Amino acid sequence: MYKLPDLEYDYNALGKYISGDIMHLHHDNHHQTYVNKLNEALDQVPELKERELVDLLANLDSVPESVRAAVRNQGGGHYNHSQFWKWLTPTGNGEPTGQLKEALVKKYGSFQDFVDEFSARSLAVFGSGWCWLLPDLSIATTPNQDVPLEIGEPILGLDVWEHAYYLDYKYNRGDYVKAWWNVVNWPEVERRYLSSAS
Ligand code: MN3
Repeated sequence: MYKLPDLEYDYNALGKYISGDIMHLHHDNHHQTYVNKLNEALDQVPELKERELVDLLANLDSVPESVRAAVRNQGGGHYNHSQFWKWLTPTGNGEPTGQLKEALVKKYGSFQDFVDEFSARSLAVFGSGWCWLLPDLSIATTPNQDVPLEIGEPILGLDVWEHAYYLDYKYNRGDYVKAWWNVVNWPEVERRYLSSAS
């Protein structure tokens, strides 16, 4: 039985960049719905409850067809949002440090070049989806709640569904993406980067 994880900060803590209204709606309603519907699907095939969610998502072919779409969409929604809250922090300092920063600069030329590339890819997602930073520091995008797990779990992800920004930014996804950089939890991204390399 999956449960909605608590936020590790106050709903209003990111307010300057992402409002408390959005955080309540996104966490308490959207994410809770993914959790509820995932649990309903798994009740139909209880043996799937013994496997890790990330294993199901990485091996959707092994999930019975009767619940495959639900696991993909609702399970993906639960997995993605559970990470997304941890990738946000009210105490973001705007830039990574240490080995992650060095590696990003090596791959993209500068941290700003990485930011520009990731932002452009986020803006180019048509409709609902996500933009990801993968363990090899490549950038990927997916539609809906799909998760790119081919080379390991993403180390950073940005939700570009309209529900993530419309209350604050209307149709201006670019303003949302620009604001989001201010609340990225770089220590958490670096922790994931280092543990994916080991
Ligand atoms: Mn969302």
